[in-house]
Amino acid sequence: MSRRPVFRHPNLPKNELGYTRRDYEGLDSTLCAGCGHDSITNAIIRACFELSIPPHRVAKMSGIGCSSKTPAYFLNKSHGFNSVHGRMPAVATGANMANKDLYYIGVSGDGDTASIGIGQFIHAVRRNINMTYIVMNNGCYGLTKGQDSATADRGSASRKGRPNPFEAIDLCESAVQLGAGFVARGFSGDKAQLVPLIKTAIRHKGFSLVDVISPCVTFNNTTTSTKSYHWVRDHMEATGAFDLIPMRPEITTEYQGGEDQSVAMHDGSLIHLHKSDNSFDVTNRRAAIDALETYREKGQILTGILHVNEGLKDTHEIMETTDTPLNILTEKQLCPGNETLQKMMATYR
Ligand SMILES: Cc1ncc(C[n+]2csc(CCOP(=O)(O)OP(=O)(O)O)c2C)c(N)n1
Ligand code: SF4
Ligand SMILES: [Mg+2]
Repeated sequence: MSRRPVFRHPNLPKNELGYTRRDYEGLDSTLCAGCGHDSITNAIIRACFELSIPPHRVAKMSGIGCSSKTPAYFLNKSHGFNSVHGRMPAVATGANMANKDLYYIGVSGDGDTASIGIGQFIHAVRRNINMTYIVMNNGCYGLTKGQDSATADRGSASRKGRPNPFEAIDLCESAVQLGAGFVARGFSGDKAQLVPLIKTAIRHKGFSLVDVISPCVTFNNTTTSTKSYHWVRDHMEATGAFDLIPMRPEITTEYQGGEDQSVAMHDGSLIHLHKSDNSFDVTNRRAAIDALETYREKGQILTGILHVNEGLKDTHEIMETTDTPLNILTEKQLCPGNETLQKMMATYR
């Protein structure tokens, strides 16, 4: 039960559908006060409200972990499936195959994705499942008391742990290498950057990854941890600000004035990236990997849009499925009839 008052101020801002932000909220959070995941929840709520997404057209998918609990705290009028630890990508793939007409928002943790679920994650990326995949990345298994995860940086130490001796998996770099069409990194403490990142990811057709560094205040927010609020604030570098300009009729990719970069999205929206010292050509996979490696070597965290490719086919286009979502095809459409079946069988004899 939500403890929030049911009274709504009559003048709350409404979006194009006439909904207020409250229509995109969920239950009260039960996470630790100050947990980065709650900030990401709020950013998802704001992104969906501002994009005027009909809540009943969203499917929230998650695995297991503090992060995977968060779909209970946003969009309580949407569909949802809280699956098994590390298995969200397979469940999201199945759901997306059955009904391609929903917005799929996957929420996962760094343990859920980079440890137990790494195989599942990899295949969702390479199949280009049309979904927004948000990793709430705190470098530890928060729910099971803070053990190091596979995204914990080498040498980083949590509240009780010794310095982690293993190399970290960079999910953004892996996703770029595997061919994801939209890859971004955010920080739960920087909502001004995070909300537009999530909005752009939702607008992207095909797999989009938003890896959000999200400190675990209970187990991994020490001065020795590279996923702590202090460390991230001191070591974060952004690729440059950007604007998402919805629905422009012409589809072109252009550089403006040799400085800024514009990337047209499949629906005619435009991502306008402002040039900064950290900018590079985000449409170039190699440039993205090179930038991530350069910043990693410097001990810094590169945030913002890291890679965009709007020219990719999603899984349904690759597999040439019908325009009508499979879940609403009728038996008549699905069964070709005895005569056609007999002819088909004859070709195997
Ligand atoms: C198959 C399986 N193995 C292990 C667990 C125990 N377990 C639950 S959550 C979790 C790790 C969660 O870490 P992460 O995905 O990073 O989420 P966080 O809590 O940090 O947000 C583990 C190991 C489980 N529930 N199921
Ligand atoms: S244990 Fe860590 S990740 Fe889990 S709710 Fe608390 S602060 Fe957040
Ligand atoms: Mg975690």
